[in-house]
Amino acid sequence: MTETLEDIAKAMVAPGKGILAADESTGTIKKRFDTIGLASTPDSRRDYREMLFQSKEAMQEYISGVILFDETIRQKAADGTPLVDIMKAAGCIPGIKVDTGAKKLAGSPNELVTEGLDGLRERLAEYYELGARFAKWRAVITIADGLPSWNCIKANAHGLARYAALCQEAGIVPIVEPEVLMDGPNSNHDIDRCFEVTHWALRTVFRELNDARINLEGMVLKPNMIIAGQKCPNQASAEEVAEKTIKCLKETVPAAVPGIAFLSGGQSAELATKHLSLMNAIGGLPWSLTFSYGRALQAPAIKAWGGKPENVASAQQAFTHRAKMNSLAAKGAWQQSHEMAE
Ligand code: 5MM
Repeated sequence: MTETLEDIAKAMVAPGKGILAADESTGTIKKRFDTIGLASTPDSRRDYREMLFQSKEAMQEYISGVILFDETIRQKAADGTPLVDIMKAAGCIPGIKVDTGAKKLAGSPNELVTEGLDGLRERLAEYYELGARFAKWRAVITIADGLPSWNCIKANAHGLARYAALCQEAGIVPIVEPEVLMDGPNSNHDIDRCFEVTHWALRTVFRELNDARINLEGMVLKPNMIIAGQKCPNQASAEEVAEKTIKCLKETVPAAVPGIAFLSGGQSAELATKHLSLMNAIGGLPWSLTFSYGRALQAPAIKAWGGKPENVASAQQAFTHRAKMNSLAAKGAWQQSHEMAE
């Protein structure tokens, strides 16, 4: 029987589970590998991702789905098993990044608009055949003096809605990711400016989703948390981040959306966990709140791995630890002491 969009979306945000964002494009994964002095080749990228997907405890207990890059969804493990089959055997849903990147927005210097709509219907049909049951499209919104512009907010929200409609037509759940950057080029804005811009972006995104007749029960939202820019001298407390994020989401995200899976955006791995746990501890929320972290799930694992086969077990342990900490956070049950006990 074909799963419905609603069933897939619910499974993506099941209690205590979250999403692994492993969809770094070739340029981004190269930057990650540069930090450990490893050349980025199809084989090294495969070895790294295979190591993550073969982490049984993490994949079976804490991860609901994985966002893949086009290359990875087609790759086979060293023993010839398709990577998609490895994650499916662990009970994880394969997902796929379908945008083709954030490009310069014409007429609006220093702003970006995400591309990838051309040929998307055909690409989605192929990804469905390859096993993908959800997709991701990331829009990037930059805060600076006088920015973002309405043009940037509107163009990105419209793109997200057109992408989401094509996904649902193909039987694929769209992850809708409007990211207000915390680590942009001039990221000295305070938490209240982040609130204001995120609120504006989310209001606009849901208006566009409504116009595009999106089934809200068959999507997942992937937003940033409400947090000061990385270069802001006045960083808010974790409690303030949690409270303001919940306030912003309650004012903008309809209750019909089954789940919200945050991006980490440049936060340290532990702080991303703490923020998520504090939000869930507030309770009484209409949607499930979980993680869809890239860096905050992978950074300790990349470091432990260092590109060396003899470090695979310790890298898997580092990945499993972060996945477990975030699973606790998705239930509002993470405590600082859990970091040491593990
Ligand atoms: C894993 O990084 C994803 C892909 O980035 P590029 O297209 O720039 O290579 C990224 O979209 C990611 O899914 C989200 O931004 C969340 O990742 P973080 O690291 O912010 O949690």
